[in-house]
Amino acid sequence: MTLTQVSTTPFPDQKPGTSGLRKKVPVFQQPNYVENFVQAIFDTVEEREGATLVVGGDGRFFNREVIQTVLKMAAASGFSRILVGQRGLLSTPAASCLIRKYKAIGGVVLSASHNPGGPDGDFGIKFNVSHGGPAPETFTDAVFQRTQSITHYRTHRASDIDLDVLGETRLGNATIQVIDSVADYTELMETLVDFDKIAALFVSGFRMRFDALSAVTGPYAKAILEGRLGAPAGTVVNGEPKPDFGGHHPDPNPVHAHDLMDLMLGPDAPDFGAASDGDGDRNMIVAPGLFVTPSDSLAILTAHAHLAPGYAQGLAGVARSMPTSRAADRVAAKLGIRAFETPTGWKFFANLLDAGLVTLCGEESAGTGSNHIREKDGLWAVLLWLNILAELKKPADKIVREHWAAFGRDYYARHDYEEIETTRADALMAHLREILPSLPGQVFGGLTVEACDDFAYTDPVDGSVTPRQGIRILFKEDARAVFRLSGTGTAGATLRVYLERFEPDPRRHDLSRQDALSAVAEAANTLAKIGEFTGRSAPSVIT
Ligand code: VG1
Ligand code: CO
Repeated sequence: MTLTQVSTTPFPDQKPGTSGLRKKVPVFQQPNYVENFVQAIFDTVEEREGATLVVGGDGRFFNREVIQTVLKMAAASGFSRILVGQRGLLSTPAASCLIRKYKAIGGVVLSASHNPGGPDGDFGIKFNVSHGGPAPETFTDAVFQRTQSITHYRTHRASDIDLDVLGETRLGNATIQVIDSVADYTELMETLVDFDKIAALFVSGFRMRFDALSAVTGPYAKAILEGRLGAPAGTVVNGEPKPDFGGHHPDPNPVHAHDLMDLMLGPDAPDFGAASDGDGDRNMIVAPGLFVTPSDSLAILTAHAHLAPGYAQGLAGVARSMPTSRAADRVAAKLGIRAFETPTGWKFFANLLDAGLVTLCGEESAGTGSNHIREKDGLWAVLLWLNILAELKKPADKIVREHWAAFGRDYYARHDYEEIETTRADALMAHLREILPSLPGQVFGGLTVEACDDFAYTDPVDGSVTPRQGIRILFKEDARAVFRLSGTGTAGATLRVYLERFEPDPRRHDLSRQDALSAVAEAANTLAKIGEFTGRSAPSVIT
């Protein structure tokens, strides 16, 4: 086995974002590009000598090639045991589970999450640290610094590892172990939800559809829902991971999971519908005739989680990202547990989970999770819903309506303006920051601004402050508009506008989202001059 050193070009790029480095596939295919970034990660992992590393990806185009590169480089960089998912597959939550279970120093996860794949699609590399969650900014900043000065990388010149067969291979001083991608994750799920109760639900004739959107969750959902819980074959659709996700956006929302939406809103809807994203950390929940917003789903899970064995002791608290609706806060207040509001991105939840301050957390972008790992977990959320449905023995849409009746309804929508010019997006945010002090008391779209700020987060555990996380505008009419720029796009800038309005009166819980939110939408458009700055008359996607 020879150890090879090869010169690399300096890394010609900007800092990796909140979810690692995401770029178009041809960018990653440039000579030494992957090697540079991976070596920079390994150089930043100080205690890698003799440590365990987890490696896997969501199966998108270029996954297998990069897995081979990572394995050979990891073996040459001092790791002694490298666990890789069979066929190179690991969902993000499964990787988090493995890192924690096998006390790995971290994991390399290859994914661009919900972004499309294929030769012209997106690719991504992220690193999760020893608690199983995304690397903190101090780590990713150090990786970026390293990419700027790196001149060599270490690798083994060896033939490719067979990823299809379970087993061990020696490479230099390291053991590479191809493991079952699903087994450890399934075992963890079994400790959290009542498999027998859910199996009995399926025996009773309950029917669901799980749309894996041709992404990584297919094998997990098939093994657990159909294999272990006895759901009929065919419950999981699009269950085979494809390099281009069948040409679709593996993004579980009403726009991209439209087949599932059509089924659930149509006359032949089964009892429950769910979908997951490219890397399996997001979930979409649809009741018969009713899309459940991720914000509502978090609130409903918070209200009923104690029905599942893993949460029978009750919850320590709940955390939501700032743009997520305040529905979960209302449940927390009623339960007498703590509620936290964090910046967007899962890494902010990790400190709260580690400190035992919260048990559940979630984001409006379809991420829900708990203290079982340090990532959001799509299939886990679906299983927790199933456990609750099995206990309450009520239709899913009834559970949602009863929740609104008890707590009020938070109407919610997100408007995305994708691929706008970065200078235009920056100008809009600068405009908002400039007018902020003058907004209170002003009226837009018939709504009066009560308070507004540029959200800054002080971590309750370590006291660190993260400023400029988005503009929050609160209206006297119990409505809210939030503006922020995406940190995960790969082309231009994406402006996200989050709209919500609270409605306590059950007689007004059947409005269309559009009607309920039209005044907030108008207020947001007017005060931020969205049309003027973006040059767009309508959002690209509404979810
Ligand atoms: C988006 C979502 C955010 C999520 C992030 C990563 O970020 O809004 O809630 O945490 O994606 O999710 P942004 O910066 O584009 O708004 V995933 O499923 O890509 O790991
Ligand atoms: Co994802």
